Amino acid sequence: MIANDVTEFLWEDVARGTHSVWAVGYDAEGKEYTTSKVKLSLFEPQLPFNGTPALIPGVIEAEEFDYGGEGNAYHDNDEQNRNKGDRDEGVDMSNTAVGYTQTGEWIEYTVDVQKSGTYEVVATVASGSNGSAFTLYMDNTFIIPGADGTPGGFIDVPNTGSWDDFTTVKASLNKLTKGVHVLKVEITGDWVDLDKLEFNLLEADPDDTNEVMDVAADSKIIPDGVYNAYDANGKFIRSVNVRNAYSNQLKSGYYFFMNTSGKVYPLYINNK
Ligand SMILES: [Ca+2]
Ligand SMILES: [Ca+2]
Ligand SMILES: [Ca+2]
Repeated sequence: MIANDVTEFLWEDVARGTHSVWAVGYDAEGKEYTTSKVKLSLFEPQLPFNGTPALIPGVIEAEEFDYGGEGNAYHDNDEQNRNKGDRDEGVDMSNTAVGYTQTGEWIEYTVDVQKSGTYEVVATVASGSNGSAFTLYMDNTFIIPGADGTPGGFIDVPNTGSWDDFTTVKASLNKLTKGVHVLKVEITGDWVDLDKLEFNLLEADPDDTNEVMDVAADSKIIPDGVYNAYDANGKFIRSVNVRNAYSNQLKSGYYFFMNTSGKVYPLYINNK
């Protein structure tokens, strides 16, 4: 028989990511009992590399991807940085470019789109092989138009003859909306080397308005102002305008709100 004692176990230096946890116990006769597995996810909040979101139009350096770690700010096939850059991340990067990329790997950048409208992207890339390609998402929606108007196009990266021979490739994008968003670069063909992405505004929308939202928040807890809202796992949700007012545009739950100076407020929102 298993005793009812409460046993505490301190688990230190836990790596970021998702872990399966289960317990094994023995009774007086040495018979083994095993609990079912529970999945625990440990993430740090996803935050822009430079403290504030990268501006669009503007240049985004590939190596300046968000903080937040594997499964949150990026996905890389292995934990080591194969290109010996200074950042201790799984992304394979030098100090000037991301490389050693494989299909299905992705990297995210918190960005601030200054004007709603149509944009083009000019990517500085290299590849030593054929078939290298990538695609872009904004808040997990494709922004490169596909063939025949279907969503989900991609940008081909030509074989430049060497991993260090960079060239530029260009694509027009679906309409971008003013405000803070998360840009995702996903590799759709192995071995893209990516130095930077330049976003140029082609045509601004005539009726460009800044969409903000009110949230239920006590001004004693969080000062009025504009924040980026993150969920309890640190995943960016949207830009919010906090006033001492109530609305129900965010579901009840735990959030992190980050103001424009990078100060983070943990917040419980209760929308009844
Ligand atoms: Ca890696
Ligand atoms: Ca990789
Ligand atoms: Ca770069």
